[in-house]
Amino acid sequence: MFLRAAALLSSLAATAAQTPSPTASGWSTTLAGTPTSFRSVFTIPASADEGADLLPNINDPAAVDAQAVCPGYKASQVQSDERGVSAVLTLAGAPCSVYGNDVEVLNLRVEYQSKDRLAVTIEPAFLDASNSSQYVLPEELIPRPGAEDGYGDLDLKFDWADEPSFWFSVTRGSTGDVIFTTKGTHLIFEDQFIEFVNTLPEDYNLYGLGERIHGLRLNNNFTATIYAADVGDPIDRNLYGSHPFYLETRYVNKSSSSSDGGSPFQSYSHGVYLRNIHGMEVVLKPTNLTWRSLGGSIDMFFFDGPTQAEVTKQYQTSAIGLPAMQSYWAFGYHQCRWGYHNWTELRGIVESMKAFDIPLETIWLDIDYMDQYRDFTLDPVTFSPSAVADFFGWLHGNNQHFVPIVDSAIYIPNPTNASDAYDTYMRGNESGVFMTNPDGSQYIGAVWPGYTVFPDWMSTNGVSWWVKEMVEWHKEVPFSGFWLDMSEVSSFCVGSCGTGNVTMNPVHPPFALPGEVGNIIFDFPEGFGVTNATEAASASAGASSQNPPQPPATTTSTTSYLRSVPTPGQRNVNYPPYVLDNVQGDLAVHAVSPNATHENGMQEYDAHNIFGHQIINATYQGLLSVFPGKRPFIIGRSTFAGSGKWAGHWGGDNASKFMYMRFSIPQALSFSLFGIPMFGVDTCGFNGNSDAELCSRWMQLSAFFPFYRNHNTLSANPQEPFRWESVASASRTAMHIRYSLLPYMYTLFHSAHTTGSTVMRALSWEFPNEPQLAGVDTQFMLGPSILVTPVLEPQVSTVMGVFPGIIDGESWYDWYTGERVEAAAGVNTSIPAPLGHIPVFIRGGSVLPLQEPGYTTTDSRKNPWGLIVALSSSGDAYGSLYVDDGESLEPEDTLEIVFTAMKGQLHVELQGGYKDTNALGNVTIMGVTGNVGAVTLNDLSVESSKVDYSQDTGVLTLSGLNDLTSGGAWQGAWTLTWAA
Ligand code: MIG
Repeated sequence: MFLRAAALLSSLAATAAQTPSPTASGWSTTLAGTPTSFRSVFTIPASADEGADLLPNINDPAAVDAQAVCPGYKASQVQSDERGVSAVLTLAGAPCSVYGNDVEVLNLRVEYQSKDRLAVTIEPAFLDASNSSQYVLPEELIPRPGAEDGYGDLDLKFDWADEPSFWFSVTRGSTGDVIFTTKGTHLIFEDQFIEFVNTLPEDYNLYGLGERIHGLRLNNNFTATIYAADVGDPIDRNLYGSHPFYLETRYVNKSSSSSDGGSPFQSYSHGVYLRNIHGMEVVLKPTNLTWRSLGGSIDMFFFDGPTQAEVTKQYQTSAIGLPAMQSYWAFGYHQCRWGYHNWTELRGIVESMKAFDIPLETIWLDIDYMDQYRDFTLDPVTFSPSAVADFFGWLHGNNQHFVPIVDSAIYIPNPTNASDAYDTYMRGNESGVFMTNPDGSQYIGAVWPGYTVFPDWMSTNGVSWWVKEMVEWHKEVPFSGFWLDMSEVSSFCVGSCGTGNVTMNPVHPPFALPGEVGNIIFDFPEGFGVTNATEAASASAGASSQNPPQPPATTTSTTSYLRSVPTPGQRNVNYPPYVLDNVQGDLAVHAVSPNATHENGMQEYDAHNIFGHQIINATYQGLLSVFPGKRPFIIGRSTFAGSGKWAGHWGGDNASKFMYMRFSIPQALSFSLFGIPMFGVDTCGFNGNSDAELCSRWMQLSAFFPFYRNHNTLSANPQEPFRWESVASASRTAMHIRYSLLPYMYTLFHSAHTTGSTVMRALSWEFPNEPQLAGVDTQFMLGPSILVTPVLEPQVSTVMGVFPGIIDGESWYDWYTGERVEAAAGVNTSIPAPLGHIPVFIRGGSVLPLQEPGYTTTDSRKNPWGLIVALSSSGDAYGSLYVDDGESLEPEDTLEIVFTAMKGQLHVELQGGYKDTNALGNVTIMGVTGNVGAVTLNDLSVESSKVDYSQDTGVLTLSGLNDLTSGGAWQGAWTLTWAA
């Protein structure tokens, strides 16, 4: 994947220039894009990032099956009462030492925690703080839901028995359905290996267990590895985030009782959260799932649903926290790329967006802005601090925002070069905030700036140091939020490769950057060759094998693999005996090594999956200090269960391919389950070049994702939406819809933030009685009312999609015409979708609050309101609107508006003291049948010139209502009447 030729070239260059040149005129690797070196630098050899040859256990024909050799446990001292069960579990035979050292005695604790939650905890009985092999996750790191009142109503039942060894099951009392059982299997609990097996029904519908690029419904023969990895979006492998949670949905046929003609099915969903931060693997097989963790304990929470919506709410409210409320501006359009070279270019982008009348809310900068890739700096030449006041005065004057990338690793300056001093490092070092090697020396890895150190978020001063750096830097660079990258945490070499080498700093990474010699981007989207034959031909002539990374080749020889065996009384954290199917192989490849050590003695092995979560937390606190009382805006790459309460997540490093655009939907829906609704991917694609067709489709699709940002890799062809006329126009169309719907989206977020409801939704969640929707992830819902059916492949002008719920009487309206869709229940329908058009439908029974789009969200918020009333087949519709100042963490005043339409009338009720003085502009009512009478708003009649009704289409449009509501649409309750 990395190009050795470039590494070789650059180390040759380093050798040639015996004395590094102090000037900027030294050797530069750059063909296009950011200069990557400032003088002749040493390039870390590619071999520095090569790990040991490991064979993942799941691919190892010689792997020992723990179930076959381990004895399991026997329960004793069992006590049970109405609140739960406790017992001592004792190893039922000789230790098997299969992938670690068996823990002889365990404590079992089962709690009926609340009316919807059951907890099963199994942990070592004799916890000894000095024995890291007996690790129980502290609640300060990851909160643990506790018992509450109401547990007497819990519909989940715990059972256990000792045959052949201890097993347990969880049953849904009302249906008798066993939702989880380890019956017939052994529990294995060793210091570096925990295993339990859950039997599942055939063709189970299981979702979650992220992060990964995969369809929404997980394959039933597939291994879900959870180990935070910096890697460019390989399919089906572990990725940046860690979310050990799944939702399972089971459909039952209730046909005998269904004489109403509706769906004969009904579904029950439950959720399972394993509160464990270790590297782990969930091995999915056709009728079971095996959970394997490299450490920690079993701390499981079962959420009884029984709908998906309830599972998600239960998971968020009790276990991981409700998602952060976002500022209004966060829902505007974001433009980014790696390779904006200077303030002038950046300003040009902002101006071009405006010139092409494509809304832009926030402009972003990637690592290009930094001085030699060091956090909290500006390049003195290209992003000169002297231009800051001017640039930001102008940008903020347009009501636009700026978000910079911030990396996780901190440059360690060259001690032999006084001019290389780096204050952020110095202050951190003085405060002892960086991770160490086991011997107490500093752990030194490598990232963009060269050799780097890594903040220890658990250290006494780690968070306060970071907060202070943020506060100080904001005085120089007035950012509006932070974009956190490389937080898996990534390091470009195995182990403390910088130890003894810091005098060479700065050094070049052990691979060529995009655009550097040997790493030119020739890749284009699928279908490019058809529409762009000439470019495609020349590109393929020059193409070399590039991204995305390939899975490691499976080798037949087994002799060369490193295999480690358990050592009594000791763990091998760098090479645990159980080999995860980690995308990078060796756990230390492209990551900080597991033996890096924290101030509190904890090893990275035990905390790897939460580095990204912790930097998000530190950054959240930093933003609260920078903007007291305001909602922090953070987009993180590596998240853990619960990161949503502080940040959004972007699906980093996809490729400019239709395939990746398609995967963005299941990825977003999975993040809905993970409690991170603020989600979006690199629109138009990151790796590789985009093209007009893909970018047009993608700009339209992402317009319906909460986080809407176009982002591109270094040296790939530019892909801002104004680069192609067709993309500009498609973007304007989709953005017009998005910005019209901002009040709806904001209201959805408010309800996510207060109740744990989701924003992007799978069809199967909104229509739980239709088993055929269980795997649908090519269409999605935005909230309860908007159905999006995007085109996900090249060279087509129609798209197949279903209209869910019709069997149960649902009706759908076309967003563009307002006409009712004629579709049959359960039928995959061909929908016209020429380039530039994204099919969007409104669910009957909905009232959608709208606001006339402005160029920015600030402008939009000053515009007249609008409403769409899409009537159900029985002529009613409901909706709500939440309004506040758009930025306060705890707004003083809010406004909550409830819309109820029935029998030819729309009633509006209000609550709250927030003052909004915008008038009501238009109301569109869809699904009107028969005649329309005199239209009145309260006692005022709406002149007929403002009323437009067509009995054919059933669309009644009332426009220019502004005069009737000039004091503001939401000054008091009102009723609109159109009934004949
Ligand atoms: O490994 O900062 O996912 O969005 O442009 C590359 C450069 C480092 C990875 C991020 C990507 C960003 C890039 N970064």
